[in-house]
Amino acid sequence: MNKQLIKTSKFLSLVLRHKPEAIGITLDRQGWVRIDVLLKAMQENGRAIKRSTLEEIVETNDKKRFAISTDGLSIRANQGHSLDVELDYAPKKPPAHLYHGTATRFLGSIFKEGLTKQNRHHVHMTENRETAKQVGSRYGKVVLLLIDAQRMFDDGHIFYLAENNVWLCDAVPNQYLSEDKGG
Ligand code: HQG
Repeated sequence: MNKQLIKTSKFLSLVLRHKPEAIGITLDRQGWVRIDVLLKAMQENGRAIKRSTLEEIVETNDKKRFAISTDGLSIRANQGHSLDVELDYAPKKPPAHLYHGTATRFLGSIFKEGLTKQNRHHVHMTENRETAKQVGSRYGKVVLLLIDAQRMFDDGHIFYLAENNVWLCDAVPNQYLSEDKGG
């Protein structure tokens, strides 16, 4: 993705996850906004893009951050909101283990109170160690946490799979966490 597209993609993350009011739009309960409304609002705020550019961003985004509705009329962020939206994911049985990448400086707090959702709606986890490493390294010296998803699931915790293959849950209590030292 070229620099201008990345910039536009970041701006879309801002308005579709956190601050739709920045360009005077509102999202519905499930986080959707009409694409014609979005494009008009972007134009009025000096950020005009074509529909084809929007589609290119949705298709090529490295983490599949956005989805266009099946009727082609609306767009939303797949996850990562701080706004109150209902993403209506169906619960799903997770794989035996999941990973969460974080920074070493958070470990004391995490092993004390477990993983909590901070400003987002869920705790985010992945099956992919490399992805977890990248996510964690945004915050400092990275450390990988191994989540005993099988035991959590057996104990009644609910997991969801977002469209972009990020696993979500409400919280990960500390008894299901261990440091992954597998390199
Ligand atoms: C940490 C990216 C102290 C947690 C990625 C993380 C992901 C605690 C940070 C998505 C804690 C929250 C989410 C506790 C959790 N004490 N620190 N008890 N519990 N933390 O950004 O998982 O680029 O909200 O370890 O791909 O890093 O946005 O969550 O370091 O899927 O599309 O608090 O963001 O996607 O940070 O990342 P975040 P995350 P996007």
